[in-house]
Amino acid sequence: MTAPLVPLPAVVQTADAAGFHLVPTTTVSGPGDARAALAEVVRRRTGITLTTASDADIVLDIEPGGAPESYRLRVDAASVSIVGADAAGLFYGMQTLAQLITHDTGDWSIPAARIDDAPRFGYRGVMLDVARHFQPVATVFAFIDRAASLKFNMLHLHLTDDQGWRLQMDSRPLLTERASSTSVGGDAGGFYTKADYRAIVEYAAERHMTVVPEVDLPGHTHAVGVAYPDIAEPPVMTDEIRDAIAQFGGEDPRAAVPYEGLAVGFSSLRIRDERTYEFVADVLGELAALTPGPYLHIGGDEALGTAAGDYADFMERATQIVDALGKTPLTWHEAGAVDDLHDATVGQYWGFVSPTDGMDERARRFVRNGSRVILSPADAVYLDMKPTADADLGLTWANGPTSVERAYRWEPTAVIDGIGEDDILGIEAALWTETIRDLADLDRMAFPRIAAAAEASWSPRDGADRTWTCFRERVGGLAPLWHSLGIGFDESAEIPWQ
Ligand code: TNX
Repeated sequence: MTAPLVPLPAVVQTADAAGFHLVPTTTVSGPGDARAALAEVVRRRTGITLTTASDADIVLDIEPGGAPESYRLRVDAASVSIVGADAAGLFYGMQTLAQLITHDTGDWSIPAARIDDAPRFGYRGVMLDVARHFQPVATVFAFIDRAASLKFNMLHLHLTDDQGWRLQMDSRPLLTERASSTSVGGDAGGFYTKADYRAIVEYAAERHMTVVPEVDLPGHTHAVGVAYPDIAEPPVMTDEIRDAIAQFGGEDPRAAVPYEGLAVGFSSLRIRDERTYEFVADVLGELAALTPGPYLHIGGDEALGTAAGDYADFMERATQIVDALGKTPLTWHEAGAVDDLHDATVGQYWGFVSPTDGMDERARRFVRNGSRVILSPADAVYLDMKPTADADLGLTWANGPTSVERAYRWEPTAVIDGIGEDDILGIEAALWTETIRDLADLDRMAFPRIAAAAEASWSPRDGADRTWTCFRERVGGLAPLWHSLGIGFDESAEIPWQ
């Protein structure tokens, strides 16, 4: 049987030779944090508590020199060894080991194997929208655990949107005092204190994930207007925006009143008011100071309520502000239409696997500027799309429903003409939360499609097992591990679950 490894490692050799038996006396050696992390996953999966010893059965080690985040894993009857090129590589080797543990023969064992592995892309992201439905810190931690186990290394937090502002700002306290109390549908709101945010950054870093915070500007800012009406335009109502509101239902947005609907595109900051730029500099400054990672995401999507020239002026200044703070600006691909966008800006493409509406041209712009793109094709990696036509959760606008097969069958270098391997910083799967209220909903929508995005991010494009047929087998074999980790996934009919 194919070992249930997802994402598929670069090189896997399994042998018919006897594997390693995990027993209550099995010992482990290596760096303390790695030992503790391995012990935890082994305990959850098998109930066995590994003990520490110097001459151990399972040896964890770091040997600098290989590619970043790479590792070697060796399993035979007598021993297991994982050698990472760095701490992240060792961590990923342990995730692979956890997937190899089986209970087939009546006891716990790990098949004999030699695995040499390294990621295809350096940016392997997941996005969580905590604005449409606020998600408490514990849910963010759980999402980090899930993503890190699939070798994702970036956590993009969509912290602000029309429906709420979710991070405390000392310079603008009314953002959370007045514009965080509700979520879509009138569900409970909430916000992160600075201490909460630091705790998320730290929890992520311990699992080798970097937080990429997003403050969505200059649209998706109705909540800013609830707190500070002076810098926000009243809701803009074009035909396009009316259509969006009609499609999703709900009431029209009203100035200075918290918005609980699903429509997009009706809000804008005041572009020709200097107070707007004081606001942007203040909140991005606080965010930069709280964020050790290199990126600040400033949105720029669906600014239907901002005139094109105003949008360009705003994005030019906002990307310069991010650069002056010592961070790399990241924006959605719409900003690729702006002439003088800061050259370092990374673009996030959310069009389809087969581009429409000139979205590919917007994305190419970032590459022409000498920068790169992150691919989030909405019809493949938007985890908030309904997985089946009759699903109770999810949206369908991105050619939905999105099957697991479609989430899997796409190749990053084939999406946008002129954007090849070296132009792609990485891949990001996005979980927007208009219909997703809590961790149970999140698990049902993210799994198993998040595994397909993990494989697109990590695994080399070629290889005998890099196929849908093999992927569905491998994912099916992960059910026992996922159950033991408490992941409440739905058993998609496309997968042969074990
Ligand atoms: C589009 S694609 C959005 C979000 C919505 C999402 C729902 C993009 C950058 N923005 O505002 O939440 O669709 O699927």
